[in-house]
Amino acid sequence: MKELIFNVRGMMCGGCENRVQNALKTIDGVEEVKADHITGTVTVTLNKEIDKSIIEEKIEDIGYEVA
Ligand SMILES: [Cu+2]
Repeated sequence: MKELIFNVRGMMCGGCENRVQNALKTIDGVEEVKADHITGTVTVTLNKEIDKSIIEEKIEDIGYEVA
């Protein structure tokens, strides 16, 4: 399984982590998501090959910024 790590700005608390995680889990091909507002990272595990821009767009759709 492939793992991608994104630097994401704007996550301020556990609620933000949950928002990001829940949104990204709706994407076909995303197996697992771990968002961390302290480090400002989102780690995504894929179960198939998808373009990382799909993930970046979803993060921005819900109001966060991909660095
Ligand atoms: Cu928050």
